[in-house]
Amino acid sequence: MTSLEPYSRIYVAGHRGLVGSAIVRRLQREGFGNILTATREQLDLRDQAAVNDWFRVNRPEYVFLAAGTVGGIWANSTRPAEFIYDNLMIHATVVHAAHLYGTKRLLYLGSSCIYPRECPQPMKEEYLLTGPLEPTNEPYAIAKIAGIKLCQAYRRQYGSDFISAMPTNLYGPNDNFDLESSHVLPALIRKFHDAKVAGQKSVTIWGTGAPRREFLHVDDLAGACLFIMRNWNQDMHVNVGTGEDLTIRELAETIRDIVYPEAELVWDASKPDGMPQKLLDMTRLHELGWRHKIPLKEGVQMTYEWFLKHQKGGSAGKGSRA
Ligand code: GFB
Repeated sequence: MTSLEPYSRIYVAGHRGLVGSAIVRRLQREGFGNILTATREQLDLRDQAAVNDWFRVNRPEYVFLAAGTVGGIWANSTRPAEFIYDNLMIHATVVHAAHLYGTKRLLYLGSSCIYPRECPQPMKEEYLLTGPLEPTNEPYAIAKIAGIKLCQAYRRQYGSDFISAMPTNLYGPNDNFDLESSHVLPALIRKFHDAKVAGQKSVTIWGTGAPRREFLHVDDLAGACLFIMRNWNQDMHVNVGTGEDLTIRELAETIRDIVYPEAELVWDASKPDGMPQKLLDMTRLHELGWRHKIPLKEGVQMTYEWFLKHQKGGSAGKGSRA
């Protein structure tokens, strides 16, 4: 539908993060030769004047908006101001500049935490704003919902071709493995690995193990982003997941079996569980013809191999702004 040409000017905002770096890899693999990026040092995406200048000079025709402050349940609970401020600002500046400087199409990436805490499962796109949000990530979720509403408002008022996709919990290369700020999957890879190296028998896992989560490998998400950029032109956002979930206990056992099969699991119920379940309804994207390819076990194995290769150089460490 939308013709991304081999030399289209394509801006990937957040290209150093988990999602942005996967989109860049995918674009390169498909032969796109004019991929635009800017580091955080070169361009502060919270600064409207700077973002306008950058768009005026670079005139991206297509934008993948994957930049933002992201993190797991603990980072969300303890740094709510950064999560709401950075994300609100980044979404607003980039969407506005894309409107001012003639971007043909912008794909905004949100998160499955936009849906209500007690949402019926699996969560359909139309369940947005039908109930209260999960308190551990409400500020982040509000910013992510604002991003959807920005795209819809610019579409309605100016006819801008701005679309939104809501990925489920993601993992893969370039993930954040820092125990304070990471999501559960990279955190557990690090915890089991460190315990194995230290010869420590038990590994402590947060919460009760009962919450259910859905995990998508970021290379599958990158494929979905190109598919959506080419095939989706609705006002409504679209879910991106696998349509399958498991408990945190089952996830921990899966990672243990790959990284350190002798380890014992210990549960720390003083840490929050967060949303009881977060499973996306995938009917819309499946009907259009997209499906994920990487099974969870294979994805965890690949991510552990990536972690082993990169941990010494430090790139598997801190840093939560993509
Ligand atoms: O991945 P996670 O931090 O985020 O946690 P959410 C998922 C579940 O894993 C929670 C448990 O029930 C955690 O208590 N968990 C167990 C752990 N051990 C660990 C651990 O060592 N580290 C972490 N991080 N969790 C985030 C939101 O929610 O997901 C964001 O805060 C965003 O807004 C993101 O939407 C995708 O899935 O609960």
